Amino acid sequence: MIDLSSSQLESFERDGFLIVPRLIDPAEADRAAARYEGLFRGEFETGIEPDEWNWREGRDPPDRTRQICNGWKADRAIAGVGLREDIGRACALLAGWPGARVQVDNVLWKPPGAKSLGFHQDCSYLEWLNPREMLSCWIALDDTTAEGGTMELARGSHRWGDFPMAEQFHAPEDYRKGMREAAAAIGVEPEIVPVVVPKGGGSFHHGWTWHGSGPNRGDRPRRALVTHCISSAARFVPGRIGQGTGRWYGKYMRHDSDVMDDNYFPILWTKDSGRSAWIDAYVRREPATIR
Ligand SMILES: O=C(O)CCC(=O)C(=O)O
Repeated sequence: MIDLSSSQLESFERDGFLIVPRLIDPAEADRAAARYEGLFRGEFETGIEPDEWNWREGRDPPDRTRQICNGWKADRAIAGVGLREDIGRACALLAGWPGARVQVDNVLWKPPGAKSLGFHQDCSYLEWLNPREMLSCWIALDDTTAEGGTMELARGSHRWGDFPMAEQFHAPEDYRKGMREAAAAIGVEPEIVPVVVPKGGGSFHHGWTWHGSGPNRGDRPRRALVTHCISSAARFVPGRIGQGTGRWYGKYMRHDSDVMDDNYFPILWTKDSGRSAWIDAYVRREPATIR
């Protein structure tokens, strides 16, 4: 159970991230990792295709970092980790929200030799959300090393201001370029911290913290599962729905309301016990209750 201390909350406030050596049981990390190969081959346990499926065998170069977004919809072993109540609680506490809902999860697989992911700020993709805030929990499913292409975070960069979306997210030549330019623009020297943890460990990062990852120069895969939370009270911004990742997730907005439906953006935790009632039955593979 993830339970953060007040000194961890303070350190997050200062740095814009928090590294935690153990977030989940390593055996749980193994169970989620065991789903990756099948998922990227298109074997979806629930029969539902995830919202984004950015790497396919035979179609995409083998040296790319593989990414699926909203794997929880396709596979309940992924949902069992990514939709944990304690992840939502920790994200809400760190962000100062009344509760947390999932905007999207990321199933990330960087095999040996795979290229980088460009540094970016998550909130730069979220013009379509109000409040435009995000807090993410990144869980390593393999032991990570600096040379193995683990995620890197720029200390204190949540206070640098808001910059545009990354020029190139997948496999840029110079993966730290955008972050270095942002640091230069405001006159600071970036301090980069790699998330080096055993499997089951990971980090939380603020939505404006610059982060990315280098190539995997190691000999083992680097897999991670990320839950990107937003406030349980977040709403769509109708006039901006096609901006950033609203291009994919704006389709879940009703034409006559800005309310976010927890069927697509599950509520993990709220102060008033407002966790989406269906999540736990879904993860246990129980038949849905039809009202
Ligand atoms: O794992 C990575 O390389 C980057 C992940 C990322 O961009 C994120 O968690 O927001």
